[in-house]
Amino acid sequence: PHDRIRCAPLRARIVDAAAAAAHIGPGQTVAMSGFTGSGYPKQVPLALAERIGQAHDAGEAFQIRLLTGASTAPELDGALAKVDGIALRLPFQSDPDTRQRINDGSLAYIDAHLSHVAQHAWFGFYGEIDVAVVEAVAIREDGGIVPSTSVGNSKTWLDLAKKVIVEVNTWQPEGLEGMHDIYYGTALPPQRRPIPLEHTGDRIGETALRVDPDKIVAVVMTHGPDRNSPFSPADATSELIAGHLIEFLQHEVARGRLPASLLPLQSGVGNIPNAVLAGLAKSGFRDLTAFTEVIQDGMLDLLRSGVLASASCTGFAMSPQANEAFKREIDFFRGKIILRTQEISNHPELVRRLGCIGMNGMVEVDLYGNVNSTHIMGSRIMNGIGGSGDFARNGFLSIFLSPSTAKGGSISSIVPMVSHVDHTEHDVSIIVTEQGLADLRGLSPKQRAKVLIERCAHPDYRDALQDYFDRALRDSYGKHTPHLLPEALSWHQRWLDSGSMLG
Ligand code: 0RQ
Repeated sequence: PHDRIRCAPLRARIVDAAAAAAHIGPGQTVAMSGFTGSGYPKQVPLALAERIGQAHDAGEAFQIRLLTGASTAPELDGALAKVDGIALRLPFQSDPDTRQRINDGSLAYIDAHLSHVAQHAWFGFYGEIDVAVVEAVAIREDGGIVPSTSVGNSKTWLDLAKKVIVEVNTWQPEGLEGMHDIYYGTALPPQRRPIPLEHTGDRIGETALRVDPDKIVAVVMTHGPDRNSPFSPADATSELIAGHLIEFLQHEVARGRLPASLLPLQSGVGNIPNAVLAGLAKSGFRDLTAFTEVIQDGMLDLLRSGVLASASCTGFAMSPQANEAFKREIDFFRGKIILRTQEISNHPELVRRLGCIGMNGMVEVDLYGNVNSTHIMGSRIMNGIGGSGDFARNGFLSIFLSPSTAKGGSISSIVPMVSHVDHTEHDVSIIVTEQGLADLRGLSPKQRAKVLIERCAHPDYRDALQDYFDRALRDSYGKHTPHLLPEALSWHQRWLDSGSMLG
């Protein structure tokens, strides 16, 4: 522990996870580190879940209000949800047990834009924060906390929490030290100042998190991996979607609307974004930059090959193989990657200034370009809006990517009216499916409907969409955004009743 805990007085506070978890009580608001399965505490949440389970067995009430950066892992969200230990959760999550509790109505969930969470905590919207639990790579001589593979909201949690528990994870490479950039200039209105960041690679802060050492009530030594899901190779659909998008980007460069090195890329996580990144490399793009939330396998490859010059993020999502290589080459990556707080990685002011190209997945889009990223059939939450809104509303281009159908073709991703809206028609510029790409820029609602049906809809649904649109155009109360209200959500109801939108 001596190399990792360089602040001697804090070594005296090393305890086991159970003793640390004993600082957390029923009804408390607990804020934890973690972003898309990286940098979350590994032991204290498990020990807390065990305590909560025992309390419930003894007939005692015990739940916490849980705040994080974004999604975490089975050892955190999963373990606490399994014992019914979470009364309220925010923001983004992707855990199956948590999702089930949210959708059965027993867990209150607040889905917020990821850039908003820190300031909402500062504004007092979530009440007081009792305990912060954060994962670290090391604690410096001066008590500064070196975060691990994500920064997320940890700065804010350490600033605001009354008590702090630090998990020092020796599985995380010490070489992460120096990769972070923690900005302390975010005063509250009316004292706010411009954020002095003009290029994705600018460093504007410090390499560790400040914390009042007197607030640290426990330090726990851990040694465990991040969630690190295995990587599956791109399928044919993802490659088609990537192909349409890359052709479009090349066209935009040829037309002079984008520079040859594009603009800073933001990309969601998963198969389609990975296929897009691989496609960019194959198409001869060079000197690209990324200003994004999460760095996944594809971006590490691009950094290695020089296609990507630098990348700014707030967390990683790596496969086990990518993580091993990352650890081996960490000195190289430290010169290329900057890990920021999520209020900076996703900041609307910066996304707008840099002109990010936002590329995110979606559940469905309607004829007029409204996008649903979160709800299945209007009521069941999938994950959450994550950072997609931060980039969609403020980026230079707002691109949404999805297969044209879901669940074996029984669902069309292009629908008459979305069953839930995350990104309004005003925040969506490009839609891509394996069928093609719809460029909605500069189009009126009726013009958008035409290109979406022609370019993006699956052939099995094209006639039905055209028929709805034609009749809406004829019979709608208003002809600006034509709709037949009794029918607008009938496709969703048909799927619920019969298992297919086709009927
Ligand atoms: O469900 O696994 O049960 O089969 O949704 O769909 O096609 O695997 O695509 O993993 O990219 O997820 C929008 C959920 C897409 C994601 C969403 C079902 C489908 C499957 C997953 P099954 P795919 P993806 C950066 C930005 C919001 C957050 C965001 C997301 C499952 O992209 O969470 O953008 N986005 N963050 O069957 C019914 C439809 C459906 C559908 C898909 N129309 N109807 N089910 N599915 N479309 C990251 C962060 O912010 C941290």
